[in-house]
Amino acid sequence: MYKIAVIPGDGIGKEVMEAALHVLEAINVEFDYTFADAGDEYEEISGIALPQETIDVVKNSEACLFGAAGESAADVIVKLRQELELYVNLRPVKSYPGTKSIYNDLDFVIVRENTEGMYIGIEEETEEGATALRVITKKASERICKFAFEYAEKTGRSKVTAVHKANVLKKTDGLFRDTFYKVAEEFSDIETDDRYVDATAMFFITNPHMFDVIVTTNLFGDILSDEGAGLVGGLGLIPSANIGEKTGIFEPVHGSAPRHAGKNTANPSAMILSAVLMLDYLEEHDAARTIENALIEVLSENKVVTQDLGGKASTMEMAAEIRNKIENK
Ligand code: GGG
Repeated sequence: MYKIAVIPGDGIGKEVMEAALHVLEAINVEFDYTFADAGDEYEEISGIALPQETIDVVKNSEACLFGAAGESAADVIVKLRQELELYVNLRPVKSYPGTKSIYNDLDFVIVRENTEGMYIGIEEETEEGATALRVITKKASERICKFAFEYAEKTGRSKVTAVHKANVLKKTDGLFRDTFYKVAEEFSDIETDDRYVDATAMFFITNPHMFDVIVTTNLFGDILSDEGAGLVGGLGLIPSANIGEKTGIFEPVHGSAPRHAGKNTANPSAMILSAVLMLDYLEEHDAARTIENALIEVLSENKVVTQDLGGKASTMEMAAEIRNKIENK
């Protein structure tokens, strides 16, 4: 029985979480869920976006499923990543059948540094306007690059690309790029290269097959993963894993999408695939493949799918169809 924290959060986060939990009920793995509060809606009633109880619940769990946070994202999910030292943000960009994707054969992974960079949270107003601090440390750069290479080795991937802007951000991204090549020396079996982030944004459109594993800093990773989502059918399809030494938080890359909230029309795939990443993290690989394959079947049939996928199904109808596939195997 795994101890799992569940933070549905805001907007469509609550709807896709209900869908993912419905699907998880169909597999042969037992979970002991503790639900916890965080986000804009909780802040409105309590005055605080991320209560200490929620941090403690996540700390005391083997993993956490997270739906979405709205305007309070910096105070909730970014803070949780920093508090719990979840230094890896793994964001797979993978084409699935039956989706309106620009490319139907993509499979690369963005490894985003998750604890510093532009998201360190040090901003201040000045007489002229405002400033934000960008922090890149040797320690955080080393551990994220090491993770990227180890991940490549473990998953049979052959190339790691560092993405940065070292021609302009000479000190910070210069350090990140140099650290990457230093770490690369320990992984001579893996091909390496590096690209500027602006060129990478273009290559995502013109030649995304050149990428296998990308390792990059916090803000660049956040932006590129939304662009990656655009290549494979949208934000409704991209999951993520925030991983540290002690626990992991699994969340869709999308936000709370307030314009779509309350309608039960959000695509649950990204949240369900985040649960799949959680199962892989817990070494429950058979259960992970069972859910992923059932999702692939439902996407391929393209019948009981949400509007963004060309169908008319609600969030829960699509989740129920995925669960049916698992139960009828
Ligand atoms: N663009 C999708 C979105 O709104 N994601 C939520 C978000 O921005 N989370 C903060 C983060 O991932 O750093």
